[in-house]
Amino acid sequence: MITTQQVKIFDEKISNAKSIVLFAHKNPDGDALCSVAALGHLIELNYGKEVLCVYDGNVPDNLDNVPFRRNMHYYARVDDNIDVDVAIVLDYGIRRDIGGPEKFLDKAKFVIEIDHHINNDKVGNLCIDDEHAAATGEIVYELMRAANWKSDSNVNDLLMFAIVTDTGLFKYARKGRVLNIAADLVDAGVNIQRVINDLANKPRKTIITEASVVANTEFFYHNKLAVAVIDNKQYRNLDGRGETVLGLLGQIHGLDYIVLLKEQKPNRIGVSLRGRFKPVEPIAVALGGGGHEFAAGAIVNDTLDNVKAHILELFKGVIK
Ligand SMILES: [Mn+2]
Repeated sequence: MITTQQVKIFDEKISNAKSIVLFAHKNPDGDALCSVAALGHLIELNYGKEVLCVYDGNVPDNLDNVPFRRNMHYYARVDDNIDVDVAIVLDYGIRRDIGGPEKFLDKAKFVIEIDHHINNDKVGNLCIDDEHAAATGEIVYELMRAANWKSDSNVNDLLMFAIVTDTGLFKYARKGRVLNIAADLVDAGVNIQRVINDLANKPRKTIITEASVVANTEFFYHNKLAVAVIDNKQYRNLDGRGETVLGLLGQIHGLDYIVLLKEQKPNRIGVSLRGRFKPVEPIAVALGGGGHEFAAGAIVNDTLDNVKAHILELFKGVIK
């Protein structure tokens, strides 16, 4: 629930700001990138101000055609000396996941955060957070409504991209609210089929790589745990998080947990954890990461073998 007080502070800070920078977590997904683009455009539409949207890492190819993709700037190409009156950080999770744009956070006179991750170490002076929101895009929509802003078809499309991404095509909608918002967006003219089709638009090498990763998956603890590995060579063909791997393994009868290890660099392993109605967030926290109850992750600086052994050990205490 967004309070009148939160809207008032947001309005006051944006009205008085000369320089506004927006960003989300590194290697943005559809929710991160589209929430940034949507809020950035809403500020332009409703305050008549230019904003700067930045990112770190890679933007997946399937987000190439979302509105305002070309207005997203790689953080390192932005002048280090710019003033930042207000930084808005969306969908970031934990501070460490912000990556390069953290420098804009550090120099900002005021920080607004808008997020749906579980996080006890917040970075915002104003926090518009909701752990029960299925997507950060959902919170941006509610802010838009609470503030009585005007929207347009680009913003509506972006919010649908965000929601469709983080609900896994509505599968993870655990409250009706996000579906009500999706319904409102459809009534406002968003075409869900086109949005989903745009997102299912990956390079051939990505799908081939993800399929071969699935074929080499190992299973543990009476086939309740799947561990799939993307080595560094395969990682270069990957686009985004490896959702196809998680999606295929998640269809296996009797499987409770999925671990996807991505060797981003030697000794730098991205860990994606999924639980089929089983919590995985505590395991992510034990690895120094976090996320949501049934979908979480971490980045661990160690070898692939060590990380895998550590995770198998952690699951030993969980799987009965
Ligand atoms: Mn998100």
